[in-house]
Amino acid sequence: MSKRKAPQESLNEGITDFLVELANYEKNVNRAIHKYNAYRKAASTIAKYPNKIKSGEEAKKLDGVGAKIAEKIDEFLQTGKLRKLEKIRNDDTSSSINFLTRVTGIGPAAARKFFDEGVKTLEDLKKIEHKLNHHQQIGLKYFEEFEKRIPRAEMEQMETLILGELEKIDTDYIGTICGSYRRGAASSGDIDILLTHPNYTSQTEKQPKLLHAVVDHLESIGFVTDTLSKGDTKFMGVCQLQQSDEDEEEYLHRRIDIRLIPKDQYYCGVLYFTGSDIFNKNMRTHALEKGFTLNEYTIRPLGVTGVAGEPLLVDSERDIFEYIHYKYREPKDRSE
Ligand code: DCT
Ligand code: MG
Repeated sequence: MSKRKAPQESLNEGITDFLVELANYEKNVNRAIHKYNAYRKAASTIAKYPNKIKSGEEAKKLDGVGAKIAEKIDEFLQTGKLRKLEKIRNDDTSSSINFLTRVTGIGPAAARKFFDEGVKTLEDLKKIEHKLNHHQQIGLKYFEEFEKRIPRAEMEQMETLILGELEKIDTDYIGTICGSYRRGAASSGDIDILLTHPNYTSQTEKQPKLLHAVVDHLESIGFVTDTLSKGDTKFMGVCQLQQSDEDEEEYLHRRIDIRLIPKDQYYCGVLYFTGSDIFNKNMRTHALEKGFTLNEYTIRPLGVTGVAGEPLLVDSERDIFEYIHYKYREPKDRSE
C-alpha cells in the first residue's frame, strides 16, 4: 500500500488539497479512520465535479459533503485558508507525527511512540536506527526514493520484466499488476502484483513455494533488492530496474508487494487490489444492498438472517459485477 497519493488535479484543487491534508491528519495523528475516510470521500467527489465550486452550499449537494465540510469550504473560499489547518501545521506534535508516518513501517501508533521519546525528524531517526525494526530501517534507508512516484513508463517496463520472468519460471503462472497502474494512472506510488497458479486453490494445501520461487528468482536477477516481510502468501519488499546503456540515470528503488492468491479467489483479489479504495467501498455497499457480501477473497450471498452463504463461483471480474447487477466498469473508470 503506498503512502503518498497522487494529488487530485481538478478545478477545485485548493479544496481537494486541504481535504486530503485534513484526512491525513485524522489518520496519522488522531487515528480517526472514519474521519479520514469521510474527508477522502468528499475530496474524491469534489475532484470529479466539473464546475468551479463557489460556495459551501453548492458543495453540500454533492455526495459525501456534509455541513461541517461545507463550512470549511466557505471559510477557504472567503479567506484563502483554513484556521484548523494553520493550527495543525504549526503544531509541533501534529507535524512531527505526520512526518514520521511517511516512513514505511512507521504507522500512526509507532509515530506517536517515537514522538513521545523525543524522536521527531529524519536526523533523530538516524540516531536511533538500532531501535528501528527491519522494515523501518529499510524505510529510512530509502526515504527520499519512496517519496517519489513511479512514472507510468517505468511501471510498464517493470510489468514487462516481471511478467517475462514469471513465464520463465513456470508458464502456468498468472500475474497482474494491480493498483493505480491498472486504473491507467500517469504515476503510481508502488507496485502491487497479484499472482496465482492453476494448481493452487482454496481447497488445496498452502503453497508458499509458488510465491518464494518468484521472489527468489527476482532477487537472483537483481530486481528485488530488499525484503520488508515474507510470508506464505505475501511478500513486501523493494525493487529496482537495472540501468541500461541508454539510460542516463540510475533507476530509483521502488516499493513492491507480491501476493499469492488461490485461483478461485483470484478475480475477487484483482478487483480489490485494483481499487481505488473508494471504488471498492462503493461497490461493497452496492453488493450489500443486493444481498451479497464482497471482500478481497470472495463474494457470498447473504441469507435472510444475514449469514453469509458459500462463496459464488468467479472466473472473471465481470462475473462479480454481474452477480450484484452493477454496471461493468473498466479499470480506468474505477476511481470511485
Ligand atoms: N485498497 C483498499 N483499501 C485500502 C487500501 C488499499 O481497497 N484501505 C486497495 C485498493 C487499491 C489497492 O488496494 C492498492 O493500494 P494502494 O497502493 O495504496 O493504492 P493505489 O490505488 O495503487 O495508489 P498508489 O498509486 O498511491 O499506489
Ligand atoms: Mg499502489
